[in-house]
Amino acid sequence: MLRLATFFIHCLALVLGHYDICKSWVASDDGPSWEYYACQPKPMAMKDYVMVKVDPPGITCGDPAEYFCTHENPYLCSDECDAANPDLAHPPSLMFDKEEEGLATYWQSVTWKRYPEPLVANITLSWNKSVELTDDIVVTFEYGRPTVMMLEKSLDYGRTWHPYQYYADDCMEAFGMPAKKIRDLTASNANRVQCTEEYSRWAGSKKEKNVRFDVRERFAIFAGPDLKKMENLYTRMESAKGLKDFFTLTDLRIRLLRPALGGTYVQRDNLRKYFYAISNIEVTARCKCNLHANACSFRDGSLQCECEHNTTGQDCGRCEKRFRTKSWRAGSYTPTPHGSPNACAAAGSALGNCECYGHSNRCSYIDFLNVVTCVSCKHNTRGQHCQYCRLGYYRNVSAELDDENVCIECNCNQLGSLHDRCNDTGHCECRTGSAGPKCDDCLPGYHWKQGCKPNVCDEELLICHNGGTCHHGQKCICPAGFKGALCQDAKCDSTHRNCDSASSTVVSSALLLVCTLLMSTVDG
Ligand SMILES: *[C@@H]1O[C@H](CO)[C@@H](O)[C@H](O)[C@H]1NC(C)=O
Ligand SMILES: *[C@@H]1O[C@H](CO)[C@@H](O)[C@H](O)[C@H]1NC(C)=O
Ligand SMILES: *[C@@H]1O[C@H](CO)[C@@H](O)[C@H](O)[C@H]1NC(C)=O
Ligand SMILES: *[C@@H]1O[C@H](CO)[C@@H](O)[C@H](O)[C@H]1NC(C)=O
Ligand SMILES: *[C@@H]1O[C@H](CO)[C@@H](O)[C@H](O)[C@H]1NC(C)=O
Ligand SMILES: [Ca+2]
Repeated sequence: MLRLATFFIHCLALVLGHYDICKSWVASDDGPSWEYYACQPKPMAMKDYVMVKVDPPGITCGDPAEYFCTHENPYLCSDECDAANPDLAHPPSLMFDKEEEGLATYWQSVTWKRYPEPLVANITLSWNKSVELTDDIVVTFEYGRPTVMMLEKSLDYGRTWHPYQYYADDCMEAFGMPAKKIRDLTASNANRVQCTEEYSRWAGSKKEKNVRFDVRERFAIFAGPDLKKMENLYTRMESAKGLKDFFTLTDLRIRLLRPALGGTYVQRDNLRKYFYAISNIEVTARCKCNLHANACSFRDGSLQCECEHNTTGQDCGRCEKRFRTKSWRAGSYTPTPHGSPNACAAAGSALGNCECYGHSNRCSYIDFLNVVTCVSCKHNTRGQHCQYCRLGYYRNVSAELDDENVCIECNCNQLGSLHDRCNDTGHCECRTGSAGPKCDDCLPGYHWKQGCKPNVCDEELLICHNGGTCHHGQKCICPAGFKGALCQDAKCDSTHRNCDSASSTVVSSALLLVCTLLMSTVDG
């Protein structure tokens, strides 16, 4: 009996793989307590949660109703597609339904009536959740596989797309790429995007229906032919980030570029046998939960990780509010077999109540002060708990203390301010004459010239005389014959003999005297 139970547990472990529990209640010398492990959800049939979009509009057959035939029976064009008749309709939903044994239900495109214009269609699958492939993607075609198609994926909910795999009966002709076989891939290039001819050649439409994106063969490069050594794969994924991301996606797009031809060329007199028909799209994957959850549920129309380790978010990508003593980290597959949970820690749980608001991962004990303090506060913070902003920064009052952007640079104008520190509202301390929060404005009576300088002239008190004009407060531009800061002085040279009759109102009598003396010397 015990043996059977052990056997059963062993089987269960094999089926579920490692990392299927997040925590366990364990006994220790200090009494029982929780032990935490890296964990991930089980793989699921992703077609049950998919949103599908087929482009261009009107590519699905049946509106209007049309007849088609098959490559096996090319002259018996009596099959009908009619969107208005449920028995004869082929909507996109039939790519994801559960089929009764032997009865294929499928989405079907219009026929290639517009030849030689290409017959192209995009089938976009969206999950609104990052998922990690755990098995091959298998697309099942009825009436023959496309001769040219490609697979694309998005990691950012459909904003950007990347090629995933190219498929053609002749890769060089279709994509200008050499044909490659999946089994030629090695550990160093397992995430290479390639073109394969393995799934596009004509072999009879009943015999070869599937087009694959090989996941298992890629896994096998690391985990061995039977995928018995999954820990090798996981360890590898830990060190090679590109490898893990290669199997991660939020959306998939099947781009159908040329249908099955059933021969080497297109028969123009019978275009009703050329079309696409897909009966099933199998995508097996697990929710990406950053190794912080072993369950994923469908809520409010989207998949969500059931986060543990005091993490939160759709992918458990953040620490919960009260648990931000340390920066968030993904769980790790190493060390095997349980990995590291890298759980988020509550305030007060780490090292003698030393909270660092997520700005530091280290605390140190200062002996002579008998305090524990955060070490190397990041994000421009400082203080025992990284609770203050460094000099030259001020606190963003609308941000939480554990926000990475809680400290904002003062950004004081170097020429206008006394130093590059500011007060709690970001106001800098200004030099005489400068103003504004950053001291980059001038007070009235001052003008900017590498800092704020007092005005030489203006329109009110320091008026330019004798018809001079004030230039940006910096200087009077004097008419010919006058000089001085305010054009108050007549020029006393041979061409300007009006020195003594100067109309200036502000004329220093001493200057006048000197001038007169000079004049008389010249005259005499
Ligand atoms: C299919 O998607 C690609 C981009 O992934 C786009 O360039 C192309 O125009 C789309 N084709 C159709 C028919 O919508
Ligand atoms: C996608 O998921 C997010 C997070 O669960 C949700 O807020 C959003 O409404 C979802 N979008 C769609 C189109 O379902
Ligand atoms: C998460 O927080 C709870 C209290 O809400 C605590 O009991 C539990 O031990 C924490 N888990 C981890 C992994 O730190
Ligand atoms: C302050 O923080 C809030 C909330 O995080 C943010 O929206 C705002 O942009 C920040 N202000 C500045 C000046 O960075
Ligand atoms: C910061 O300085 C400005 C300008 O001097 C002042 O108006 C403001 O009240 C100061 N704020 C604080 C919190 O001291
Ligand atoms: Ca089906």
